[in-house]
Amino acid sequence: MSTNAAVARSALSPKPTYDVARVRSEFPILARQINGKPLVYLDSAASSQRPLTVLRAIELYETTMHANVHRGVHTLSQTATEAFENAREIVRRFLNARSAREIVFVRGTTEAINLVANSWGRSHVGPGDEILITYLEHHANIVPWQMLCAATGAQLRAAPVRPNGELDLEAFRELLSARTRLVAVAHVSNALGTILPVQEIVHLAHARGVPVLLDGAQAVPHQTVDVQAIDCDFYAFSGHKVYGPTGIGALYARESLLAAMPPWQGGGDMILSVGIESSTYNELPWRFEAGTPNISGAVGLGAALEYVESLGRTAIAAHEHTLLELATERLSALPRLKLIGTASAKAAVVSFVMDGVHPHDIGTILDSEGIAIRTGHHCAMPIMEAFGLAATARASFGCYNNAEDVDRLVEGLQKVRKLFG
Ligand code: 7TS
Repeated sequence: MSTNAAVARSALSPKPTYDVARVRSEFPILARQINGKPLVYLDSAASSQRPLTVLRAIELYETTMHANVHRGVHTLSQTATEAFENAREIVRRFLNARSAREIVFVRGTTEAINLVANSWGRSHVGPGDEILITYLEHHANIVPWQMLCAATGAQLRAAPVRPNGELDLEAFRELLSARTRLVAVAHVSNALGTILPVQEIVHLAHARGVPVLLDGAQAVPHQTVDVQAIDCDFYAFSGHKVYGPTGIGALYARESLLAAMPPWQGGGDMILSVGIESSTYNELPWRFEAGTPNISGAVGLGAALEYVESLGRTAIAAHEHTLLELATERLSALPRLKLIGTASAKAAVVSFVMDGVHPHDIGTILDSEGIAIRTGHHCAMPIMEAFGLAATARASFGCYNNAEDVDRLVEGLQKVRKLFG
């Protein structure tokens, strides 16, 4: 076909739609039967499944490239180092960071936040200072700050959340004070699905000279994240929630802050030279990566981010939004079911409770139907308590879910209702 004919044809044909059937075929685990029923996987917020391309990238690395990084002159060590550093460059591009020096590989979001609390926190926070979080944080963005406060005499403050799950921005603004040293908030809530107004939060904090850490664990898999556009100072995420392996994640840190931060773990790779009395530390970002890193994990993460880029983050977000709207409508129509978290800006999470049924029973009955959801406090106990709940049931969507998954969820919940009356 001539170029002109191709252009004419593409102008005439309808907009390409998201091919969820093809996406599903790329995730081998989705072909499994669970309890004799085809798997409906609705727990991607806890851990997403991995496409073949990620599994193959790891296999290729392990079978043809593996050696330790940054230390050998031999070919394999150089190949492994290249693969590892190439993955860092992919993360940089994915977050639109200015430089790969701003990307530190960690085990995941939890370790990224602990790194900031231990390194930046201990050198910038003292008695009487305050760290400002919100009530909807995952424990990973609460406990490290409590530990920092206990060690330094600082205080942890938390901005409340409105009954629909949105942040009370007025209260947040009032809690931001001359004592605030850091704002640390989720980009997207794992328990409620709320997308926080991070740009506005950064704007308010920066107006007072306060840096902002964003917990991006639930944002990175579902929407475009541009750390320069958001202008945040730290951004943390986990590989296993974005179709990559467990045990790997990344911390973005603005170079001017990272350059002034002390190392938090000592050991090999983070030094330039070591004497018995003292050592000199390595350059960014290796100064923050003591010991042999998770090399194949980084390679897998790089492949996962490239996979997401290949589907298109806008296309994934649009597809998941359609599922979210469908699930919200269908679940709202079920008798004695209440959605928890109805913010106007939401990512692909539907949390709910059913009158007279414990969430764990919902989860167990759905599992017998082959449907995987998460039940419990979702490691976000303060927000559960604020809603007067011990637990919810949570269905979360990924790039591979489809309308049939929502149908199966609704059928499963109808069965739950029948069993419990
Ligand atoms: N922050 C948020 C917002 C999260 O959702 C999670 C994990 C974490 C931090 C911690 O990530 P990790 O990879 O370091 O463990 N959230 C969940 C969840 O919702 N269900 O299981 C894990």
